Amino acid sequence: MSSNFNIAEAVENAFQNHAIVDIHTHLYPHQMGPLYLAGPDELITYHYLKAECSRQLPADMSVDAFNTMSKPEQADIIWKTLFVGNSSPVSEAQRGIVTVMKCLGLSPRVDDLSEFRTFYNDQNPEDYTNMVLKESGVGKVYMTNDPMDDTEGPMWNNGFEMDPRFKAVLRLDSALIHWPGPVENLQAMGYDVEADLSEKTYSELRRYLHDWCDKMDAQYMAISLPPDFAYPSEDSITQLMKNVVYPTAQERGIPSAMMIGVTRQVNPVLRDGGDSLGKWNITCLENIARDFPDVPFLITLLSRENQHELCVTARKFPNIMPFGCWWFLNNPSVIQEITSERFELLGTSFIPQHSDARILDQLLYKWTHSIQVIAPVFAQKYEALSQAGWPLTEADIQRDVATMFGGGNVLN
Ligand code: RAT
Ligand code: ZN
Repeated sequence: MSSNFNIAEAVENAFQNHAIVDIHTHLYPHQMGPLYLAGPDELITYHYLKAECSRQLPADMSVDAFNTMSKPEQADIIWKTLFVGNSSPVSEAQRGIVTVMKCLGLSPRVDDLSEFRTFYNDQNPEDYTNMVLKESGVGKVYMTNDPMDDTEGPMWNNGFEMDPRFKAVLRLDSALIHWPGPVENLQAMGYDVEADLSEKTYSELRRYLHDWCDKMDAQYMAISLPPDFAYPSEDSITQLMKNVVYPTAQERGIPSAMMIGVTRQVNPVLRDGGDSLGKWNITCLENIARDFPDVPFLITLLSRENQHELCVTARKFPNIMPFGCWWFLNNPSVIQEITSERFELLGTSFIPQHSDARILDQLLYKWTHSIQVIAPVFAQKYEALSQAGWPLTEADIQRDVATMFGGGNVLN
């Protein structure tokens, strides 16, 4: 039996009719001043493009010399190297710029950024935000909020007018990683922690998490971890996750998000483009999920090699919600594969994608590109289900898309 409607069209309609909840970004509303990033100079100096440009820099320019330049100068070099030079901008990040410019009505095959800059300088941040969210089909974005950031911390303390479409997420990296590195900063913020991982330190850190979740109305807590993060282990970060983060998540009834597999600064000269990845030992996740069955874990792993076993582990533990095709996985060939295997092993119980956008206008390509790949996978799975004899309706498809791209019943 097959359905009496066109499944591919119904999937497309469902994507058009439902606003996306983007559960992990580095975006901020324009009310947060310098944290709001948009426009050509930010887009072109995105760290993905910086890393790609470093492979093709002119022979007389070192990465060190590039690093000393101003942002517009760097943007000009990247533009000349990747978009005007002797190669086509086919990488995912490069094609993204082409998509953004097309969406804004600009021609991408130009010698410099002057037209784009003039266009952008005429935009007002509020209208621009509304336009970008509308065009990318995004209704809500989750931020990455760090109280220890010198720019951001004071904003939360002083208060600002919050755009309700931007949701807070308490980011934990700077407070917990490389312990006892953060001790001095935490003490300066009024938390009586010490280098020694004592009961008092744990309880002060839990107070830090509660205070800041309250202040930000944080919807979840997030941390990125290296591939050698182990559980159980006597390592400081493991002890902090076990005695501070997971119990606080449990007490507050909010998810603990772990983004695992990043090896920071393998090539420091590339600065924010210098991070890489490694495969994680999934047994650690089994141990964590078993020890904290009441904590919802939002999990994304950076290595492709971990994706299948993440699906299998999520089958065993209902408190694990896999999400997104993160960073180096956010490429069409890999998204296609990961989305298919998640459907096959988990049904609809996963969150297919997040954008990780750092610059507002990136939403215009990150979501279009993802949906171009994900929608056909949805259509294929529904087609197969219908062929198998399931009397599928358009409403079924709309419901699934709305749930899976609406925070997956964990967030909203
Ligand atoms: O994808 C990225 O832009 C990375 O640099 C990281 O921000 C990563 O997503 C993270 O949140 O650590
Ligand atoms: Zn991120």
